[in-house]
Parts: sequence; C-alpha cells; structure tokens
Amino acid sequence: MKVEDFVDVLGCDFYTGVPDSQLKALCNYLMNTYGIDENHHIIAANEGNCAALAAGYHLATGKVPVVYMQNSGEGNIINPVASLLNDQVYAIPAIFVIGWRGEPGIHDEPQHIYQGKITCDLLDLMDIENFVIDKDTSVDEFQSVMAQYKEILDNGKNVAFVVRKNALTYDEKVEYKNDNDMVREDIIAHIVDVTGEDPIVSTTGKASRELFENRTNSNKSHKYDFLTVGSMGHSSSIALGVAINKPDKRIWCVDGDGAVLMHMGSMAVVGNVNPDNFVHIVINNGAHETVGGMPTVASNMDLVAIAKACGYNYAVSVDNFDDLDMELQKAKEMNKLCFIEVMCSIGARDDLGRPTTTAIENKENFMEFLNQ
Ligand SMILES: Cc1ncc(C[n+]2csc(CCOP(=O)(O)OP(=O)(O)O)c2C)c(N)n1
Repeated sequence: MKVEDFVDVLGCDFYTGVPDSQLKALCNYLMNTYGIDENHHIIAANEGNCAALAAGYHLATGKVPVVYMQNSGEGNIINPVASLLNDQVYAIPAIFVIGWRGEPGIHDEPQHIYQGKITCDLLDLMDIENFVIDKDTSVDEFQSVMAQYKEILDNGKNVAFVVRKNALTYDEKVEYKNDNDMVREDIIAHIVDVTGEDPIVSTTGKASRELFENRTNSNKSHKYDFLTVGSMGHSSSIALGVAINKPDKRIWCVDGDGAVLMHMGSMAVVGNVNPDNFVHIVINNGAHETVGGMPTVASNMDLVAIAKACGYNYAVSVDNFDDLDMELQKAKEMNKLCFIEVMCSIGARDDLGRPTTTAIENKENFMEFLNQ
C-alpha cells in the first residue's frame, strides 16, 4: 500500500514515534510532509514517551493520535498502555503502527527473534485489537478494518497495525545529513586503537556492527566487546554493572545519541555511582542513523553539560580526530569517570556486515575474558 493511502485512511493529524527501518516509508513521508512539527509530528525519546505524549494530545484535542514504532518498543509502551491509556484507567484511544521485525519464518537478527514471535500476543494481552498489514493488503480492506476500529477507538480503547516488511511504500527519498566530518566507522577505529585490551560495551545498531567488523578486519578477538544488539538505551547501565564489579579494568561504553536519549536517567545513576574506571563515549550524529537517519533532538542540546550535571568528573565534546585521539588518551590515563561526546556525520557503508557470532557466544567470550 502506498503510505499516502495508509495515512489518508488513518485520518489522524498527530504522529509521534521512534523511527524504524521497516517503517521507513511512513517515517520518510512524515519527515517530508511535516518535518519535526509540534502540531503534527514529534520523534520522542522512547516509545513509552510517545504513548504519554499521545495521551496529552488526546486530552487537549479529543482527537485520536498515532504512535509508530518498531516492535522492540512494545516493552517500552507496556506501562503507559496498562496504567494510562487502558480503558479501565483513563480510556485514552490511540492507534499504534508497529514495524514487525523477527516475524516467525523470516530470517532476522537474534535480538528480533523472540520479540517477533510475541509481537501480536503482547498486543492481545494488552487488550489492543490488532491487524497485520502486508504487501497485499488493499486500501479497501484497510478502510473496512479502520471503520470497525473507529468503534473501538470511540470506546476509549487502543488498536494496532502490525506492518510486515515492504508492506508500505513511498516513492520519494529523504536525505538526512549534518555538518559533521567524522564518520562513525572511523571514530570506532580510533577508539579501539586506544582501548587496547580494555572491555567495550557498545550500543544497539550499526555502531556494534562496525565494531565487530573492525575486530575481524584487524585480526583481533571479539572477546573484548559486549555488543548490545537489542535493549536500546541500556548499554551504559550494562557497562556500569561491569565497571562496579571489575574495578581493576577500565570499561568503555560506546553509545549513540538516540540510545542515550532513550533512557537518559541512566546517566544520572552512572554519575552518582561515579566509577573511576568508566569512560562513556557518545557518538552524536543527531540521528537514528541505523534505521534510516531520522533526527533525534541531540543536535539541539548540550550533552556535556548534562554529563557534568549528572556527576561525571570530566566531560568534553570533540569534532575532529586530533582532539578525539587526545581525549581518548587522557581518559585512558585519568582515573575519573569521563564522558566524551564525538560529533559525527550521518551515514554508513552500504556493505556493512553483521556479527557472525551468536549472542550467546558473544556473552560467553566476553565473560571468560572479564574473568581471566
Ligand atoms: C526500544 C527500541 N526502539 C527502537 C529500536 C530501533 N532502533 C535500532 S537502532 C536505532 C537508532 C539508534 O540511534 P543512535 O543511538 O543515535 O545510533 P545511530 O544509529 O545513529 O548510530 C533504533 C531507533 C530499537 N532497537 N529498540
């Protein structure tokens, strides 16, 4: 179905979401049509925030909002759906549009397999009526489902459309870019040059894939790296748990701006625990590059000030390789909780691979290395 028809049938004028590669057609359409516009389209920090923002929109307008997300975000919406939107609480209607990664029978990455299997079950459990949209769903069929769903929405309940791969199409392209020079893959190469044999916990998305390829191409072991392939926004908390319990090792967390925003409260806890063997690097491209390049709000904020306010002892931002190398070296030598923001361009190699080891192998190798 063309995304223009999809949106037309939905008939809503407020969208909030976290981008997903499988919903690229919808995300690109919204960016081309509205950009980021408080009255029509807001990319929020996490999917739970989207559900709450949607609730506020409904309270103020009486209209039905749309929340879009990858199925990985279902976990983040459970609390606001169960305790805010649900018809036994405030009965606030919303339409969820959910990209279905890891659909049973379709090959996908390990982090999507279980989530893919339970995607519709979770919606059923949360009393969200759901319908799967695929390549063959016609506009007429979608229209008649929407007509039935209007009644459900009128009763203050939620509905969801689970979108299969390539089910929505959009002919126009959107180019996402910024003014930064450094490429993420090169930034990661500079980081591993300095970390040597220190453990790294890397974030969800292409950063972990690039780290994996870097180790392969330089004939280094993957044992140094814990690749947080799912659990977006949680890599700094994983790294904190390691840092507290391995005080003799320096732990490096390679994070993304979208991930840091998703669960930013973790920075306050890291700052408060204040481990002196922890370096938190945030590669800031102001974008959800992994899923297509749609913007985050991180280009408009001062992450260094946030880190300092959270209690990090040293925090800097760098925008060139000389400064990056110097700050990495300083962080390696300093026994202080450090934060390095690295300003980065938007984009990646088209032929970037994926980890060839399983998640369990990654965990076992990492644990063995940590406990040597
Ligand atoms: C809870 C959750 N929501 C959405 C996604 C889909 N997703 C994977 S990577 C990514 C973008 C990450 O952005 P950022 O941390 O800035 O890293 P970048 O891709 O720009 O390197 C998104 C939205 C996800 N994996 N998990």
